[in-house]
Amino acid sequence: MYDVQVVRKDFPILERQVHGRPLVYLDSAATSQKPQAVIDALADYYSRYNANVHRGIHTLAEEATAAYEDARRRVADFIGAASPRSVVFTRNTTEAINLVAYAWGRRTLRPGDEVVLTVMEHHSNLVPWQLMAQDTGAALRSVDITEDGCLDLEAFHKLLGPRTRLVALTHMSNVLGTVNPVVAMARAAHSYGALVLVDGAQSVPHLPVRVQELACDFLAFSGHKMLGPTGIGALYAREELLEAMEPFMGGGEMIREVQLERSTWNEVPWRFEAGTPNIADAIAWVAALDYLEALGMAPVRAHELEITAYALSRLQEVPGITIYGPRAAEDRGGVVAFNLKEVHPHDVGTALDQYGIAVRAGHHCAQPLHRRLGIGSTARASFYVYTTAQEIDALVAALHQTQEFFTRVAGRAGRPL
Ligand code: 7TS
Repeated sequence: MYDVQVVRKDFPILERQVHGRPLVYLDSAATSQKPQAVIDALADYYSRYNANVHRGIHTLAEEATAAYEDARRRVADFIGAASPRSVVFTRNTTEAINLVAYAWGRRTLRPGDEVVLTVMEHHSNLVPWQLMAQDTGAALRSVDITEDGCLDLEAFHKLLGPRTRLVALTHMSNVLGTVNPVVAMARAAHSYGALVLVDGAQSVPHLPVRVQELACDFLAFSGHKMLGPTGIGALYAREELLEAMEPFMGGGEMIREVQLERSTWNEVPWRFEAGTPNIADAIAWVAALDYLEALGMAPVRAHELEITAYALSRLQEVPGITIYGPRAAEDRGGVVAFNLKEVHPHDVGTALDQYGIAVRAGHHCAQPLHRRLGIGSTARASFYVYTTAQEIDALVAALHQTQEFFTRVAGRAGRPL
């Protein structure tokens, strides 16, 4: 039985007050909070065995190296990768996608080749491909959405062709919450010989994700959105793809032998980890994986579905609210973006903060999507393992008061805000 109150006790930050009220943290899509076990793992590393990895022969260096490489194994296991050699540590999802764009795209793409993206991508899965298209002459194609905020699959199939080299798409939208049918899309892309990159920033933390079942070639994700520390993420790639790729960055650790004028490369995945890596955060990420595995990813998903369904139904009670994305909770993850009539989302965010409620407001690094929806920005509530129905009630009550307040002010001023 999933007991959210027991889970909450593991997160010291949830005891905080903000503006004299208990913190209601509804911004986990931006970054999640951390359980005590992750905070302890960081302190333990720095207190007991801090040392550089792969190069020392002393005890501390051996312990740090073993823990760092164990973290790689654990990340591989978490996503069902066959081998830890398929996992490159990066700073975050953004760096993982850039790694593919530079180490694979720059070498592979030719003028006239096509990269298929979607209109709901985060900027980190758009801008690297724009840079790559400028450098290589490849063309970008974009899949539109339907009225209910799902990908237009008919349009997707029409975009695929013999020139398609890559389909790069998010598993779950950080604005609409839409969970995309990546398995079927990957199958279609592969039938044209294209590779598939899945942006798992919002899915790996919230859904059971197994790379073998997804049939993706690349999967990018971040530790900080899944209870782990900031500054650590991963790129999963099929090992033979990594073998065929040239380095992204040059420096220490990624080489086998260096001459003054040329070098040879280390084995994968170390070929892609130039310089001293983020040892502490990789090791502490394991404590987050342990935590999620102890809860079970299926129960985590079930809890979020319940919270999301409750939020979707309760938010509809707020007068003048527009909710974006699929109507059914099953089609989405724990993210609800919305707007109040005639109240700017930034004002919504500032007003909610006065009630101790943390949401994000803005374009959420998805400007093309907001443009497609005909709006500049949204307010967004996002949920995770520690979110309760009472917190949704607090959000709805505060939104009622915010709407009322702004309507009164607008009424007194005799004009819409
Ligand atoms: N892809 C998606 C779908 C995301 O939601 C994010 C971060 C990223 C990529 C980039 O992740 P990073 O760890 O490299 O920064 N999304 C958000 C968000 O929705 N609010 O703040 C960050």
